[in-house]
Amino acid sequence: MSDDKDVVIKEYTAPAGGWGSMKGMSKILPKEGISPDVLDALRRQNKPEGVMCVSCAWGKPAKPHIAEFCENGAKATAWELTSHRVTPEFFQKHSVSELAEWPDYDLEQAGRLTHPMKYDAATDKYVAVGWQEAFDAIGAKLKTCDPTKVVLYASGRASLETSFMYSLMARMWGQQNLPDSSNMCHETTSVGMKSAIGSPVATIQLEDYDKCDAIFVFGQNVGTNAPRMLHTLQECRERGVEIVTFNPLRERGWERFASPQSPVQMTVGAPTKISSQYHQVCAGGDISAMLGICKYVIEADDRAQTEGGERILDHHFIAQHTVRFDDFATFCRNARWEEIVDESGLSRNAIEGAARVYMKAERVIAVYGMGITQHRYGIDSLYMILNMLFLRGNIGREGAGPGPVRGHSNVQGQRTVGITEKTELAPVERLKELFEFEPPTEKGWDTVESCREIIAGTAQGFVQLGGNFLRATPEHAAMKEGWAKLPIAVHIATKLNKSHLYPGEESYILPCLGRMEQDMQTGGRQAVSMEDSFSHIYGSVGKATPAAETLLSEPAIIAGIAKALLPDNPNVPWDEWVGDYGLVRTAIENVYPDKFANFNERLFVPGGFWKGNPASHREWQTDSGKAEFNVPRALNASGFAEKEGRFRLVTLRSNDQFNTTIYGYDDRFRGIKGTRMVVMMNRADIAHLGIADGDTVALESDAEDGIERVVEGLRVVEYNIPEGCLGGYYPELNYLIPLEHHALESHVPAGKSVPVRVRI
Ligand SMILES: Nc1nc2c(c(=O)[nH]1)N[C@H]1C(S)=C(S)[C@@H](COP(=O)(O)OP(=O)(O)OC[C@H]3O[C@@H](n4cnc5c(=O)[nH]c(N)nc54)[C@H](O)[C@@H]3O)O[C@H]1N2
Ligand SMILES: Nc1nc2c(c(=O)[nH]1)N[C@H]1C(S)=C(S)[C@@H](COP(=O)(O)OP(=O)(O)OC[C@H]3O[C@@H](n4cnc5c(=O)[nH]c(N)nc54)[C@H](O)[C@@H]3O)O[C@H]1N2
Ligand SMILES: [Mo]
Repeated sequence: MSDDKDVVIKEYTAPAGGWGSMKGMSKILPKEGISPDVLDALRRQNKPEGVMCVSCAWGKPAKPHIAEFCENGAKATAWELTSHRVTPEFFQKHSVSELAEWPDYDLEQAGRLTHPMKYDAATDKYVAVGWQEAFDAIGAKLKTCDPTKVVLYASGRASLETSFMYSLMARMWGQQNLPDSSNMCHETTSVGMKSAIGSPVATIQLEDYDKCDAIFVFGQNVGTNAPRMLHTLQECRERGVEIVTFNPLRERGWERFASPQSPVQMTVGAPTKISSQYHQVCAGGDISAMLGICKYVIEADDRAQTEGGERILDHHFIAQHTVRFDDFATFCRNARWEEIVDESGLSRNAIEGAARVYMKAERVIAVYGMGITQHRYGIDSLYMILNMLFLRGNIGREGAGPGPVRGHSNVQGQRTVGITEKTELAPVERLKELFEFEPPTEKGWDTVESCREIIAGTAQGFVQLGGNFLRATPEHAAMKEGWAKLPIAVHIATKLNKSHLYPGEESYILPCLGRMEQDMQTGGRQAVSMEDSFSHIYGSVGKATPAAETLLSEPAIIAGIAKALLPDNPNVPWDEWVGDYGLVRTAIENVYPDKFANFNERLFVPGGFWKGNPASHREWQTDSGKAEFNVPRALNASGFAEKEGRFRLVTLRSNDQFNTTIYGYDDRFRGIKGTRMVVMMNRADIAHLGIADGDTVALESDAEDGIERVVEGLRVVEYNIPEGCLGGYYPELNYLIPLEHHALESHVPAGKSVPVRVRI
């Protein structure tokens, strides 16, 4: 399918969920050649002893709905269980240079990879290779590299068992260049929450939603990226919970929802209105929006103190549990409303309306996503969320706390079992003791650092456990050049993607089983496990027939590489582990006894077992031993000044994609169909530029770093987005993001506020 066929841009008025989601599913399923396996996988999805969806990281309730899946989960399942195959014959027909020109959609639509393949430079084709031959060659080549110059990337889908084996292999090899997709995603959460509250993850659990009375939402697109959460939100609304949303775009999921599980709502009933207030903050404007809320709340409390009214702040919590409150309160009192209004893009009235909801509520949950984390001052936005919660003690008690919605289905879990470039997060002493080797202590590379080395030509190799690193990262033009110079690239993957198609000296594609598929090993059918956004851990059993008999499981592939690369270590019996993943879980339990006690026994506990979280009972593992207020360093998170002609570009996911996987060209909720090459623009900006809706323009980088970055052929779509902000799709626009434009401490590429100009 080509990109701009049948382009239709027309406002979509229906709710999230509803008949639209049914239609969305009915379009995708036949395209993949639906088999009974897909229906069986959906029936068992997200249920105890079932199979855990590969799409999002939302919690899996102990008492699931009859159908505990959503439109996008169904698409992800059908995508994995497609009947299309990419065989060695496919690669014989298409050269690598030819495939590199295919759109992302066509590459993945071609189907599941079936055989291990090796790049043959003479013919510019991938050719089939035996598994053992591939492992031996990869091991031999990697041994010639400096381990500290090879990247071992992980995308957040791989299971706890796989991720543990992968990180162990890296450390046994003497390196920890272990970036994962989290480095482009919620790393801001991991770094910021760790520093401010001592826990790097949500302090709430799914049940807390049953107890809250207000939810504040920043920069997350629920209808597309975590649709099962809509059921929880609907129940909250029915209980009268206030939902206050901050987002530059009016995302349909936060507006209204009709539950496909409810026959009444699907036919005669009105959809549920989700947000009680909706504030179209400008990109990066959350810091100031929350500053306004905090100012209002603190000054109301000041008045109550002088006038003798009921106090509004939780002074007991602040005194007993926090540090630096006075600095923060002074900063808020001194803040000027003109600046707050200017930097947030919201009126004072609107912010005060949000503040009144906050003041009235007894239990507040703050939800957020990429609209917070992917900014230059993303950590400051996150700190503001925490500051706001601290004011009324909205953390560490029932129904209250921060609830970041994670991305990939096991991205949080990968960090739990050792996928990290940071020594202080690795269980160095336990590894040394249990497996008798010297783990590295030199910090490894994160995603931005890996990209720097790839662009500079100093990286010596890249192994990718899932994902599509080349397409997901910023600075796409320079990355493509650097990528093609890698001495060795190894891709463990289910489908073909662009990362596979700019081969360096040696390149291998190692096709693996998907999570939905039956994984038979010598010890019988295997289960794997993952951790959701609430730190609950679940087992998952695939039952579908594997896409090909030639596939290996991810643990088997890692063991194959590890055995070819590393000297024998009797404490790490790779083959036994592959035969029975229960032994890997025992090893995980031994390394992390506090989080994974009785791991195998608890694998199928309904609702998952909870790994615990100190901040959830007000134990603060921070430098100060307290929860820490932080004064923001900037009033807008974008990190660059306003300037004539400069826009803030927000890169977005459509409703028809999973990250770099494009399911189709229909972004239903936004009414954009048939193309992804668009730029969403405010009517006033269109007029100011002297162009018209439907015109074609280019975007160019306005980073003033001397590097030219351009994307041409973008159709202007008049859109309800704040003036000065533009919207467009990731990954197509990743050409425009400078590598050094990232969140300061966490190094998450700042894809939600990219400085660009419109070229007419
Ligand atoms: N179907 C599907 N599900 C997915 C994914 C997918 O691609 N498809 N991806 C998975 C992954 S890895 C992740 S990380 C999550 C991503 O899920 P989200 O966190 O929802 O990420 P985005 O789609 O990038 O959308 C971010 C939202 O933030 C808003 N936004 C942008 N800038 C700002 C800002 O400055 N302030 C505020 N308040 N809002 C802003 C945007 O308008 C958008 O609604 O979803 C996961 N689930
Ligand atoms: N501009 C911009 N850039 C962004 C973002 C953004 O919002 N804006 N979002 C960022 C975020 S939040 C993330 S998480 C990253 C995503 O970055 P990645 O996680 O690297 O990318 P994905 O698109 O999720 O990876 C898709 C590929 O994973 C492989 N795959 C799928 N299932 C399996 C499996 O079971 N096993 C294995 N081994 N492979 C599998 C398939 O081959 C598929 O092609 O992108 C980041 N990049
Ligand atoms: Mo993500």
